[in-house]
Amino acid sequence: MKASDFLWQINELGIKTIIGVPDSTLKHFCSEIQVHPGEFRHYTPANEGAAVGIAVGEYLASGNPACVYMQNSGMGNAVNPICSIACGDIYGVPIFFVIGWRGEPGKKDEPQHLFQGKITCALLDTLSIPYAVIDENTTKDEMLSVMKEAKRVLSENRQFAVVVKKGTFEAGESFLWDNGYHMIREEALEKIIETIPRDTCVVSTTGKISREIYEKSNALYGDHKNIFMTVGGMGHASMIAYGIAVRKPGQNILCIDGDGAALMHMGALAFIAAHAPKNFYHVIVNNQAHESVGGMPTDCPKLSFVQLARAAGYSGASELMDMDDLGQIARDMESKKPGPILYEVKVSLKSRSDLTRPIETAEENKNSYMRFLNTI
Ligand SMILES: Cc1ncc(C[n+]2csc(CCOP(=O)(O)OP(=O)(O)O)c2C)c(N)n1
Repeated sequence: MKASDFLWQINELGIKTIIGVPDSTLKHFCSEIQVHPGEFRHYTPANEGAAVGIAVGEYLASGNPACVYMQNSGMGNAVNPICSIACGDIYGVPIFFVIGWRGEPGKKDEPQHLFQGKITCALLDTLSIPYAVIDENTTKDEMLSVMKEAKRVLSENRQFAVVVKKGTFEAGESFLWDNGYHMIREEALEKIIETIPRDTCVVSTTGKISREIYEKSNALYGDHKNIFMTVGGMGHASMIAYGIAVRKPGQNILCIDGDGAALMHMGALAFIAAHAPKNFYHVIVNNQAHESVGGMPTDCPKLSFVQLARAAGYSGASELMDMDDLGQIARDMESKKPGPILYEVKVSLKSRSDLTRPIETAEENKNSYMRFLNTI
């Protein structure tokens, strides 16, 4: 299916505003919106719940429904504003959801997607949101009747969802942009992993950052026992790291976050600053994009995580733009410079398409990390 045809059908529902957090299943859909700016108002807020919030505002101000897109992992973030604001038992706000279906039962996918994939349709049933599942074989006629049903449901001030299987949308015009930074993320991560003390407890974020760290650590040391990969639960790595930091006060804790992830639950920064664990070091790898799922911008180009951290009350914060700057992280850890300290590491949008994925199960990785924590 052409993403442009689907967008035209969304337009026919009277929708002029599209809001969402990018997803790899919806990559061509997201690109299509980006390469044709002006046809829709398009926003990429910090998380899927915020996207529902904008959709509610759009409806209040215009009487029109909005479209909210997300990966099914983001449904959890959206559940609260759906149940407590939009649903028919409260304000009754029509919203057209487009949900990328990772972890579809019977299809091979990464561990973090399996349970969410299994419950995706059941969750929509529980939320009383009628839905249609579409894939690459969905015909134009089938699509027309899906959209006719969507129109009917939206006209009753209810929500409707289209659940999109992998491979549904054909590749169209690619959305290409550049953030102007030159440091390559995997090289920066390799340098950080190579230079920090070997007994550092690392907690890394969702997406390719964890995959790159996994690969680099295995290549350097033959293991990744000191690294907890937050493969799902985007935006929660820093709180996991905090939980460890307070239980291991004599140990250096390094959280390696992404800008999209840090934005998703940004209250964590204020919390960390307020509780000020001295052993907490926080890298935010900022490429101004959701690179792991297609490179869509995080849409906060002026945001400085350094200024944010200082204002929140981190004890230190610095911007690292070059490979030579990165040694500062290890030096601060070795000298036990009191944290929390934030490092905004600015990198380009480059990544390798042949990046490997963990071969161990998530449980095996959890167990080896816990064994490591027990020995230090
Ligand atoms: C709640 C939730 N929403 C969306 C996703 C899909 N997703 C996985 S990685 C990623 C991008 C992460 O961006 P960032 O933290 O900036 O790291 P980058 O990929 O740019 O290195 C997204 C949106 C997800 N896993 N969970």
